[in-house]
Amino acid sequence: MNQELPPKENNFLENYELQGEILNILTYPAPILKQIATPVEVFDAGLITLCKNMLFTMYNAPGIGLAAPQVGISKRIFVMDIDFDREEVIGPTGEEHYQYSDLNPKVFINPKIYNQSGEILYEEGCLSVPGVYEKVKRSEAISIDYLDMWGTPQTLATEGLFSVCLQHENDHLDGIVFLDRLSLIKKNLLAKKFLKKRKK
Ligand code: QAP
Ligand code: CO
Repeated sequence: MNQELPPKENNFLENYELQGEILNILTYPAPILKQIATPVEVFDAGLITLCKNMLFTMYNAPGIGLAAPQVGISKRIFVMDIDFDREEVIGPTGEEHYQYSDLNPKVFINPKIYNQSGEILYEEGCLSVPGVYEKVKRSEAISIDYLDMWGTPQTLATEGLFSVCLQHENDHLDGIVFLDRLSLIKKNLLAKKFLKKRKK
């Protein structure tokens, strides 16, 4: 446990330098998206690199949440940022790139959701089902216990989009995609449409 941890102060999460590797995002119906992911037990430099690359992949997509199974890793980890902005800018030599602002990256490891209350209908999408959006019914407010990248226990009480996104990402750790939360009729219709479009 906790071997070889890079120093906290050289933390990419705080100095906003967006660097990393873009991981391949698997799309529905990849078998790993149906698996129950296993808890993280070792907090090491490799875990930090994975979290950083997941955040980089999420920002690049762009997305507001990404779970490890979506990049082919069946571990109980997801990353989220519902606050950031992205703007396309032209550099001095005419090349286009993105400029990010208001980054608020969060890493959730071995999360446990509790104190669910209320009901909210929110239109969701998923990086593993690109182009498909549908309203899903979730709890309006939840609490969550989790470990951060360094293995430190954290607790949050959330509502609204933050709460919806946490529930969506937590579902990925249990092999559930948002289509599974719809009526069978809607799910089949959207899945069929997605698979047909993807073949082209
Ligand atoms: C989950 O999803 C979420 O179809 C995160 O073409 C989404 O970041 C929770 C995305 C909404 C609550 C509300 C989807 C990007 C991003 C697409 C995402 C697409 C490109 C989805
Ligand atoms: Co998703």
